[in-house]
Amino acid sequence: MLARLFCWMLSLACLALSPGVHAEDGYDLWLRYAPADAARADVISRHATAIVAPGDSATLKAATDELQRAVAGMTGTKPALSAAPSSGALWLATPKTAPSLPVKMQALGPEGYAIRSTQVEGKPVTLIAANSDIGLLHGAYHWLRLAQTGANLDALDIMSAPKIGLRLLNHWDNLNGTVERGYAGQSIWDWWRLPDYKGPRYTDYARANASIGINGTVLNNVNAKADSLTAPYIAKAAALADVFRPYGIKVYLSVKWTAPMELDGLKTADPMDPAVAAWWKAKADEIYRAIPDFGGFLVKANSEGQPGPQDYKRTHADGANMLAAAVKPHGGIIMWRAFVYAHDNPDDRAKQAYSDFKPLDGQFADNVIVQVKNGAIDFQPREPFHPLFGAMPKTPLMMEFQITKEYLGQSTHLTYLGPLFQEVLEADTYAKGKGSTVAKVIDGSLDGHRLTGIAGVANIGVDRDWSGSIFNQADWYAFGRMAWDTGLSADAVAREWAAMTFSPDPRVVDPVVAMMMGSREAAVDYMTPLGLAHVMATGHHYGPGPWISNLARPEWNPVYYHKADAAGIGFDRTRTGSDAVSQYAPPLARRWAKPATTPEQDLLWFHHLPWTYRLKSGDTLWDGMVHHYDRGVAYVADMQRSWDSLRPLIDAERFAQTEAFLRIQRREAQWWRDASIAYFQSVNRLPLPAGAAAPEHDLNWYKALSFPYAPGHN
Ligand code: BDP
Repeated sequence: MLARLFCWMLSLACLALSPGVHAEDGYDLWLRYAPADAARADVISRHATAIVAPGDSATLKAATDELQRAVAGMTGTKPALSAAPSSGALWLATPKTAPSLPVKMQALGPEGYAIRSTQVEGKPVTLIAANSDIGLLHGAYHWLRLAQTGANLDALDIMSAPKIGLRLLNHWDNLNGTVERGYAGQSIWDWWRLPDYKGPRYTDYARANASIGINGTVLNNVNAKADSLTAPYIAKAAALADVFRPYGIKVYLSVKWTAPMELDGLKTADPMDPAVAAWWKAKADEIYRAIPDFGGFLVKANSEGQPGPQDYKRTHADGANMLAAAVKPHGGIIMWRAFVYAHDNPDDRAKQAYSDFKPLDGQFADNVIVQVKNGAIDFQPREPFHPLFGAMPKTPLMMEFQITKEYLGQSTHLTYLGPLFQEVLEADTYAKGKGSTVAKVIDGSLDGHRLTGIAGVANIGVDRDWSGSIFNQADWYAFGRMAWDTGLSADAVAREWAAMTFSPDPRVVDPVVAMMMGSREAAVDYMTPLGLAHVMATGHHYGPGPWISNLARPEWNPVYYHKADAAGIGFDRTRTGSDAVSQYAPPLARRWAKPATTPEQDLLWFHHLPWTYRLKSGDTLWDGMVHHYDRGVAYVADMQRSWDSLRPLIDAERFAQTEAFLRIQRREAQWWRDASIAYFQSVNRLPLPAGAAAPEHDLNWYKALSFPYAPGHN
């Protein structure tokens, strides 16, 4: 024991002295494996005296390397690999090498695992059992999560299998290295130096994703360039696939509909043209020769100016099915996005995807899954769930969340997305009566689908901290964890993340989790209270622009969404308006048809109401709006105070980043509040409620602000 302590202190001293070792800058994410205190280190050591693995595949090597590195980091002693379980060992086993495991293996499926404290020949061991090496890797990460978060490591009896099959990141990364809506620097894919140079970041990316159960990644932007389907780019994608394969992560590509025309001079991209179908088949064959486990294609078609099958008077199903036939022989899938709205369609934008897709239910091939954004507009701070969930029982639907916070303060605002994910997953569609949650739609259980998926638009870039801020890492983490287990609470996930990212010390975890849990609601309050949406300024979507009315397409203008005038505010989506409520199941349509039965958080999403409308609080709508703005700003000030009190417990660099970002957020929350109030007051001419401060500047001052070089533009 003493000797071990000495070695450990020595290694820490060496670490501190060795050049090139950096302070905590966030690169290590939630996989820091920081030294535990002596008592905890002893507990971890006793449960990891040695590691037994059923072979030496690349995946098992990844698992045992991670366990060794982690235990060494936390305790100072690296456990040895051994051939047979000894007392205190971590014993990784599959039915192939250990036929009579005391676990119901079938329930684990291909990716799941069990972790059990048991005995082998009278010796206590921790068994990690799975049907595949990938399952063991996931199990190893789970055990490491327990070790890092201070959990009891005795008497473990855990079984875990993912509820959703495809758990993917969508990178909106361009071939020139920029990232659409990316706020963490350039793309992590160094296309120029691929395939020859595969930097260490790719492996760390795979480790991080495997640790939270992500099993696929779409490498390029949905606004795709045809070039990513040329031979050199296929080779580059194949190089990445080789790095990710041991971690159970498949690669996918976004494709441009007109690629056959752009790359090989075909005269048309009509999906019914045999030459077009033959081109895609040959292209798929070529990709699968380079990447035998290639996942498939993601398609944005007939959306925001992208070409698609409707250009040839064909449907989305015609297009999807043609591509599906090309990848089918290889086991590939097509993820067809439902994010569509057309410039020549005067109907409420929130209704258009449903109108296009609902009639196609039952027409898609069995290897097509339709990818639907969580809400009907576009990743707003809050939207009711998308009406397509529950409305296409014959079609597998996958969820698209946006991890990168295009509309939630991007990299500098602390707005933890766990509560947003949870709110959407728990939302009840009533498609088959009460309890038909969105989670049950996408996990396939509601309608009996086997093809299931969930995607998150990645917030990853080349910044040292990967995500543009330490706290944005939590959104990546939460996405993966909740994709694996849609029943996890945002609070529980935040706890794990905070413990691993900062320290398991409750003096850190409790206040950090408290900050995180209210932070998204605070952003709703200072940006878009009471169901408002899409009032962000043009292009960058960063700051407020509720006055904007000059953009080419009506539905790009904030005034289209809030419809404020002297008499009132809000978008009437009831029968007297666009009737979007009728796209929801009858119990919801009825509830949302009347202001009194509509939850106030969605009030102005569904109703146009007079400024004098009475809220449940007794406030008028206008006074209530102002109070929401103020509450949002006050929450950020509270976060600043909480964070300041943590200074002694957080390393300097990560403390300073968050401190600075909270200062920015405080200033900008005020900007949001003041600009919004100045504008709406110019419309309604009403006084502010008692005690509310006047905006710092007049409306013209806010209108004059411009940010041509804000990051993430498309
Ligand atoms: C919006 C983004 C735009 C994307 C589009 C999409 O502003 O950059 O291209 O969604 O999802 O959120 O296709």
